[in-house]
Amino acid sequence: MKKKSALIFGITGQDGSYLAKFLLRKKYIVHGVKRRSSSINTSRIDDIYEEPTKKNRSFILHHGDVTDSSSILHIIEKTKPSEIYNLAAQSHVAVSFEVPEYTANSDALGTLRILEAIKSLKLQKKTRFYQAGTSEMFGRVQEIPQNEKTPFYPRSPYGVAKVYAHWITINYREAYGLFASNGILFNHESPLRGETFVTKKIVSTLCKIKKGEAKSLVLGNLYAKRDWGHARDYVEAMWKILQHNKPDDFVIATGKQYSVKYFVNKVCKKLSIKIRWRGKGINEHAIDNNGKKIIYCSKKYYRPTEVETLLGNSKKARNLLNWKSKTNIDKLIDDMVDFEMEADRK
Ligand code: NAP
Ligand code: G4F
Repeated sequence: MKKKSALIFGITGQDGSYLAKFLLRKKYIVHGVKRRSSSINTSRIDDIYEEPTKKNRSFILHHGDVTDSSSILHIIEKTKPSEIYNLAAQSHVAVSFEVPEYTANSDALGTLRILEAIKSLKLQKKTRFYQAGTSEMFGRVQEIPQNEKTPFYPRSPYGVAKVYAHWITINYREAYGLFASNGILFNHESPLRGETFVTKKIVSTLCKIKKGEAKSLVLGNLYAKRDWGHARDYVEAMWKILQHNKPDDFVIATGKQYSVKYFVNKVCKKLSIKIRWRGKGINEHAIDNNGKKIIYCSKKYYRPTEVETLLGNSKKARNLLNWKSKTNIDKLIDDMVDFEMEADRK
């Protein structure tokens, strides 16, 4: 039987690497699109890299960019994959306030460019499309918990761009019959999470403090609440969404939420760092056993508009896809902290 093939935009990111490994285990031929960069940025996929000279490769990288229609068109034409996963994005919410136009170009129009390529290459019948949607679209939440029918109220250029991507995916499904589905994924983390997202920043800095390599951790809003899952579980949901008998939209979440402060406390406990909280608002801080201030807040890490609370209801995914999150917050933190401490030993 002919092997299935997948094309992943955003292969070098957290989810791209987990998804590529998941699909390789399922015996797919995996194509990935990476941007050219002046320094090597493939550390998350180095373990599955195959030399271009090798025959019958299962993992093949292509240079491209979702802001560049011609590269998208050529790669899709050349690979004609059974499944396309669009994970490529300027994915940092705070950064999207600094580069709003670029964020719209890559996150909103990037999605349109891929859909348009599938349509113009007449691959509607062959190629299924997954769009990496986000709980950030719910923004200032209109109901708790959020499900597929909850109205969007995005609070950042990133969230707004992703709302466009969500609706253009639905429009191409309805107008041209594409098998195009949206995952609306709540925050998901892992040892491979980007260094500047809050969970990874907390884990890596506290591990450094534990080892005497850093003095303090500086954060923004300690009271934002997130529904945090594990990326490993969430890439399985992406795949299940494309195996469903019809294209549709699904919320993917754990159904549990915790604050940033709770996450800090949990990581400190795991590392046996004893802290006591003092002060209020921007002056809130934590001191260690010696009275030294090791955690404090700075306005620098606050956003012009914040998403205060996110909590997902993924009942639809549970019922139709038989998907549920397998990793609770304790296991997630164990995985992230163990990796950080181990990486250093190696
Ligand atoms: P990530 O680690 O930031 O990875 C983003 C990927 O997109 C990287 O491979 C990046 O390449 C690539 N990329 C960025 N701009 C691009 C462009 N113009 N052309 C081609 N590739 C580009 O993000 P992630 O956490 O894996 O998330 C994957 C997707 O899911 C994103 O679309 C994100 O917005 C969405 N999402 C994430 C979460 C979450 O909690 N992780 C939740 C909901 C939705 P470089 O390595 O070259 O930068
Ligand atoms: O880790 P964060 O930067 O993730 P955020 O903004 O929720 O976005 C992530 O999840 C989305 C899904 O909902 C994705 F679509 C998106 O691509 C990305 O993966 O921040 C989480 C919370 C925020 O409320 C932020 O204000 O933590 C708060 N926070 C407090 N101090 C901080 C910090 N965030 C960061 N990055 N750095 C801080 O020092």
